[in-house]
Amino acid sequence: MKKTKVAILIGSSSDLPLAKEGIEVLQKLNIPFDLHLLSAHRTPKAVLSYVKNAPKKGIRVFIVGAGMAAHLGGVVAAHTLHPVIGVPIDGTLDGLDALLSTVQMPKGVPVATVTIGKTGFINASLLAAQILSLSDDSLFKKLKKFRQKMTKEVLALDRKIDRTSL
Ligand code: RP5
Repeated sequence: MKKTKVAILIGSSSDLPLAKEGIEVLQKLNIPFDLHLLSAHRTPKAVLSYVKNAPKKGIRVFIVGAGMAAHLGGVVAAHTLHPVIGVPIDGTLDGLDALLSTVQMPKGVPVATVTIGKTGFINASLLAAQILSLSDDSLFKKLKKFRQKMTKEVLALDRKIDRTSL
């Protein structure tokens, strides 16, 4: 059985439908993950305990989604040297509050912040896969195929545009 490599942490159960978008990507790439609902504000001790024990499970990369005063990414990053990818969630203010809370880390403790919401979870999973692929050739090949497929799909859509009706 493959060891878990990616942790997906979300600040609330209300974040789960969005997180599922990223989970699908990890599943397609056959990357084992560990999903947990942990909050920087509501379960601070449980966050610390999870991050401290994560290396024992094999976790290499953290994907952390949170909305509003989105501190979870920063708190996780404060307790690990593994890469932390923050996904801002659109709860209020169109997600701008979470985007700024996640991306504006003070120097010394980075959180690699991706797009707000569902796209963010998809890109976070791809970025986590790219990080893991640095030491996994078969994963690198899968990612290459994924990119090539995407390129083909876009070019096919371009060919389908009916330019006579413009
Ligand atoms: C954050 O606050 C969560 O990540 C969520 O996006 C937001 C709202 O949480 P709920 O009030 O829906 O539990 O901590």
